Amino acid sequence: MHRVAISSTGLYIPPEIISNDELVLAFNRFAEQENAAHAEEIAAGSRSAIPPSSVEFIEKASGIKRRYVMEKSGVLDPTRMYPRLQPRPDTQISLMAEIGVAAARDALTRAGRQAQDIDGVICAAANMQRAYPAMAIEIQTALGIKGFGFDMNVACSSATFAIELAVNAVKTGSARAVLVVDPEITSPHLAWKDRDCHFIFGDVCTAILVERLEAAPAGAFEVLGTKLQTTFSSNIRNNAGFMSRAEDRAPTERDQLFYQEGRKVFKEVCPMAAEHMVKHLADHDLAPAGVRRFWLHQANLAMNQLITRRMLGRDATAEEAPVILDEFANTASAGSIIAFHRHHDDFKRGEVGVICSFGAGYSIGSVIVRRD
Ligand code: CO8
Repeated sequence: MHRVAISSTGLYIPPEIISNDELVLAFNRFAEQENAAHAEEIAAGSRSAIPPSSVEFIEKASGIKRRYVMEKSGVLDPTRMYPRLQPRPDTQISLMAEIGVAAARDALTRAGRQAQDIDGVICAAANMQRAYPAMAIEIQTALGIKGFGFDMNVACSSATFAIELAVNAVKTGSARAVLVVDPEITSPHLAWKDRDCHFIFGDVCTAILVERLEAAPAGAFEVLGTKLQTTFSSNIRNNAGFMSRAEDRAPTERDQLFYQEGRKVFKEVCPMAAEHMVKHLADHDLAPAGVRRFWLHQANLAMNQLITRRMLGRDATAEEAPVILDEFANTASAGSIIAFHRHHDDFKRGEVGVICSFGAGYSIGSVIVRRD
């Protein structure tokens, strides 16, 4: 068995930013237009008026201040309220693969690696833009990597679950190195017309290079262990799928997009995530107090504060549990990886950290790492 390390990570940031002010302005225009168009039904009590959104609510309830998106004009057009993405011919690289290649190249460059050093690519994300061929194979081929590629989806835990698969492949010797790529293009499947969730998500792509510790560059993070957990819940859900056409469903119908019971998720997932990490650390004779940093899933600031408080018995500092969701919003499985990417340079040799995701499924995945 080989010892395994995360050698580097990569980040692709989309070209456009939507601030909370812009988002709320567009939503409130949309709500005014809809309410004016249905004024009679609203007055007769047969229809509810759409209430306005507010920047204050968004920042207080979530901690999110802005988000990156691939295309913002469609989202901010009150007559449309979703991005305008151009269809591409089959001869052109797909959008998910394009941003996957960009993040993967960033990770490869940071580790000083070439395509010939890698044996596999896992494309792990909360939504795939097509059923097949796999985006992972497209990314693999665009990078010139021999070996294998496959797609997988565990919603917000896609990246950590993929890291476990990559770690196992490298540990057992079935691959020398595996790239995990997380192109999270959340904007096409977010219900921008629903004020309960229109502020939650942003687009991004991360990549993680997993390889043998002995081959990894100085300062790599040895993976001490990974731990995965799932339990079924419909509290975060999206029913769009290959049967939608046969069910005569329109892609804009509410349940064909992201929907959730946010409050229930908050209450149920926080204790699960805290307990999961405490148990995982105990499996390695470690305790939360001995962890230098928790790179947590970035869904909600209060959620992360509660989870770390449960584990540490006190409030965590921003240094112990860094926040990136103010800038990126919730980027599904990429959030904890962005936190790691942005906040690991100051680690000293031997210091331990935990990457942890939690979300739809429910799913929780943790990765304990130690700086080599
Ligand atoms: N502006 C003003 N008021 C609002 C708004 C708004 N935008 N939205 C809601 N309100 C109102 C509500 O209507 C409610 O009013 P009332 O009290 O009169 O009924 C009041 O504000 C309070 O609403 P909530 O109870 O919903 O507010 P919360 O404090 O619970 O905050 C959150 C809502 C921020 C959604 C919070 O519950 C939360 O973050 N929960 C955790 C959710 C979570 O972590 N989900 C994980 C999702 S990510 C994932 O798993 C991956 C999915 C795959 C990616 C999909 C990509 C699209």
